[in-house]
Amino acid sequence: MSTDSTEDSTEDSAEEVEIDLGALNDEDLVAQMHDDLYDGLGDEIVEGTNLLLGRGWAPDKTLNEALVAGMRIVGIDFRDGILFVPEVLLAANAMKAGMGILRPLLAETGAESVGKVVIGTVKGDIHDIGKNLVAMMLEGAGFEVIDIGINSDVDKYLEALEEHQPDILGMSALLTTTMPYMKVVIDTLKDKGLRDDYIVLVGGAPLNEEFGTAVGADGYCRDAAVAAEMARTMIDQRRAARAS
Ligand code: B1M
Repeated sequence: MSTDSTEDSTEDSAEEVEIDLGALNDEDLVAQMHDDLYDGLGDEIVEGTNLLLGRGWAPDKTLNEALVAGMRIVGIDFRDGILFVPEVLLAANAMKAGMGILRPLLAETGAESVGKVVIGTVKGDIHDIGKNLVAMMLEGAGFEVIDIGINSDVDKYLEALEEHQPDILGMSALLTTTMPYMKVVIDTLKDKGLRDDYIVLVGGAPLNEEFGTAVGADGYCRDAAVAAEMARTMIDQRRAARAS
């Protein structure tokens, strides 16, 4: 153990140094915001977002370069087991704080979202921590997310699909007794001739790839980072296929 109190106090004060975000140039400010997102610092994200907007940055540029790019780093480290659920929830909440400022501005400028997702936990199941995390990561990746909540029966999914016309339907289940309900929803979509209108992604701790295929989903997402990546890739593929 070090007995050098000068060294200790220098280390302490170095840790406590407050960064004046306003004094940073744009590039350094964006890099600092990536760090602040990573550390889940909502107040700093709000301040940084306001600073960039005040410097004339467009809301979509601010969203993509400062927030979405920062959340991508969080997603990668979550996927690689460097960050865990509590840290990712903090980062996602910081992202939400920034989004709170940008959302109304983006709506005014008509900036296009990457895509739209309706997501909910299936009937009989009230677990929502994972689903909420997925919704936040999707928002972080630039998606518009309509979260229909927990205990969602097939009618609730159908109503939301009709009302919001999303690109993607996401379903979550945490119980072995509720996961088969995903097939009920997908089969109903098939019966109504609606199945091909949506990319269907499923997730939840008891699921696996095989189950996703068996119920007729387009993809099984192991975690929230995979969900955001898969959503983006599948939308790009579908748009490219439709354009050709
Ligand atoms: Co519940 N519960 N629970 N529970 N609970 C489990 C799931 C269980 C495994 C615990 C256990 O026994 N070891 C067990 C299920 C056993 C089984 O089915 N084989 C269980 C049980 C039995 C129950 C009750 C029946 C208990 C009882 O009342 N006797 C009851 C059921 C109530 C109901 O739903 N009808 C119940 C209740 C509860 C609480 C209310 C107390 C609470 C939920 C609080 C809430 O969600 N608001 C709770 C909790 C917290 C858990 C555990 C401990 C943690 C779940 C969680 O939040 N994980 C869980 C044990 C466990 O999983 N270790 C357990 C963290 C979360 C981030 O991970 O949800 O897997 P996860 O989400 C991940 C991925 O799966 C994926 O991405 C997420 C983020 O990376 N993902 C998706 C999830 N959804 C996705 C959707 C997508 C894509 C990816 O769409 C595109």
